[in-house]
Amino acid sequence: MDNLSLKKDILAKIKEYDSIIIARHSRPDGDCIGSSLGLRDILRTSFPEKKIYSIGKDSASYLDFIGKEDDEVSEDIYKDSLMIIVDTSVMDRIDNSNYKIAKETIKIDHHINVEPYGDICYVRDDLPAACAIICDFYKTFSDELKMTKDGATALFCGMVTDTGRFRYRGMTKEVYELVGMLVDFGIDTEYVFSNLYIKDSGVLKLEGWLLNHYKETPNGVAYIYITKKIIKKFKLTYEEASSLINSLDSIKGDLIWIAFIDYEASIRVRLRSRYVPCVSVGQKYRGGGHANACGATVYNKKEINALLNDADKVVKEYKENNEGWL
Ligand SMILES: [Mn+2]
Repeated sequence: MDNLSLKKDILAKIKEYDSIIIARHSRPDGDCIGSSLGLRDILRTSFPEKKIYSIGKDSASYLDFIGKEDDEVSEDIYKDSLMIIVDTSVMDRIDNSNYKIAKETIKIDHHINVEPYGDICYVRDDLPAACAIICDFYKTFSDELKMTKDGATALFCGMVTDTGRFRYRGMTKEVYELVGMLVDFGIDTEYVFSNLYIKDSGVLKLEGWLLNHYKETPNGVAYIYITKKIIKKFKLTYEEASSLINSLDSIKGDLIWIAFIDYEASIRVRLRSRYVPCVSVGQKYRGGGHANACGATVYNKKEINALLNDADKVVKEYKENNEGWL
C-alpha cells in the first residue's frame, strides 16, 4: 500500500477510537520521546474529546524539558484502546507489554522493517526520524489536525537528536521543510539545543579520558571499552555512557567507530559509520538498526575482538574499492 493510503487509514483509525495510547521503545532517546509526546499533542489538540496517553516504563530525565509521559492506566483502558507504537522496529523492544491486550495496534517507524507488526504497519525508512514521520503526517492533514508550540518543540527535539543536529545525509529538502514547519510554531530552538547539549563538567572530563584512551584497528575502526569501573569512576548513567560514542565521530580515516559498554551481564555495543554501512556487523552480533547506526550485544573479550575484526574487514574492503573518503 502507498504511503498516502496508509496515512489515511491511520487517521481513520484515530477517529474511530475514543481512547488512544502511544508507546515507544525501551531505553528511550530524543526521537522516541519526542515522537510520542508530539503525536500526543497533535491528537489531544485536534480531538479534545478523546483520551490520549503517552505511556512507557523506562524514563529519561534529561528529556523532561519537552514534557512528561502519562502514568500507567488500567488494563481495562488498554482493552478498548488503539495503541500507536512509535520508533520501535521490533516488538521485543516495545516498552509497554500491554500492546498485547490493546484492541488494535499501529506501528509507525523509520528503522529498516525487519519485523512488520501491528494491524497497520507504516514504516518510512526514507525519513531520518520517527518525529519526521509524525511531522509529515501532520502536514498531510494540516487542514484538519492541530498542534501546539509544545508539540512542535517535542518533534523538533527528536529531529535534532536522530539527525546528529541536522548533519546526516538523511536531511533532505523535504526534511528541512518539515523542520521549518515546526519552527513556524514559534518554538525556541536555542532552548532545545541548550537542554540537549550543555554538559556537566563530569561528562566533559570523561570525554577527555575517552579521547586519550580510544584505540584504532589497522584499517580504520575507532573503539572504546567503557567498563563498569569507568562508569563508576565518572558516575555515569547508561545513557551518558552510551552517548560517548558520538565523541569518536570525527576521526580522520576511522570510518567505523564503536563503543562497548558494560551493562549488567552483557556488553552493549554501539556502532556508527560514515560512507560504509556497519549494520551487517551489528546484525552478526545479536543486533541491528540503521545502515550507519546500529547496536549489538556481546558477552566477552573474545567476542569483542571478533566483532572488531569483522568491522575492520568492512572498512578495509571499502577503502580498497572507493576513493574520496575522509
Ligand atoms: Mn528514531
